[in-house]
Amino acid sequence: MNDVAELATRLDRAQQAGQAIEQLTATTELDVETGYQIQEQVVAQRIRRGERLVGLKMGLTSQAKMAQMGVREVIWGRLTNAMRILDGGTVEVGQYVHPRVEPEVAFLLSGEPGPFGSAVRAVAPALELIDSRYANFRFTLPDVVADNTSAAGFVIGPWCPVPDGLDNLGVLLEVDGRVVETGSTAAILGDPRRAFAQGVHLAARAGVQLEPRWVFLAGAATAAVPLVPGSHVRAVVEGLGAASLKAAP
Ligand code: OOG
Ligand code: MG
Repeated sequence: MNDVAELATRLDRAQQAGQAIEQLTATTELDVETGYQIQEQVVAQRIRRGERLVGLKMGLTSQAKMAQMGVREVIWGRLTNAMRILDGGTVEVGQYVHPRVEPEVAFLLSGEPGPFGSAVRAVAPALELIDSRYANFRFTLPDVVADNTSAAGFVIGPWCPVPDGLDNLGVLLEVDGRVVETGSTAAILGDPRRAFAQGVHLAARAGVQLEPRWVFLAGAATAAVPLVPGSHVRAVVEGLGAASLKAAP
């Protein structure tokens, strides 16, 4: 029997080394609830090394992502300050296992409970850098939950006042100036505000309290694409602007 702490250590080491491991479910029977316990421990290990929680992310909130990953359930993960990449910043691809990027919408939280209007202060275009710690970027639902929903990095573009309609903004993912994926915020559970409501509910159930200034990633509107060394990636959300990063050569 492998315990939660040992499985979390396996994932934490894989993340630190940038080396893939086999799925936990290859050798251990796991349910989703245990996956979340492992995730909590994985992030606790990072916090013991001096990182701090700065927000939450949703995963698999769009058909495009569910189809790409073969997992059909909304999941959530934790963001730490070490995952933050400055807008326009450069990352080393080699520190990750097999990084991918996807366009997202981010919310800035007020820390107040209650409906979207009082809980969310601002919205921004965002890029998420995901990196499964599992070989071939393949996993079951409990595996990806344990692996903190593949969280690895995120870029937040300029914060904007929340517009009236968030449910049908065009979304583009560009690599080196070429559009490689297109979508709409409607792909995110019909409306990213719905992803927020679900995230708040799931986090509360897990005893996680949303803090002022936390970031909330609502989930990708399109499939993710591999991050190639030397490339420049930009996510554009209609009416909000863009968030970008560069991969070092
Ligand atoms: C899981 C994370 C999914 C999203 O935005 O849907 C996610 C994965 O695809 O590895 O972050
Ligand atoms: Mg994502």
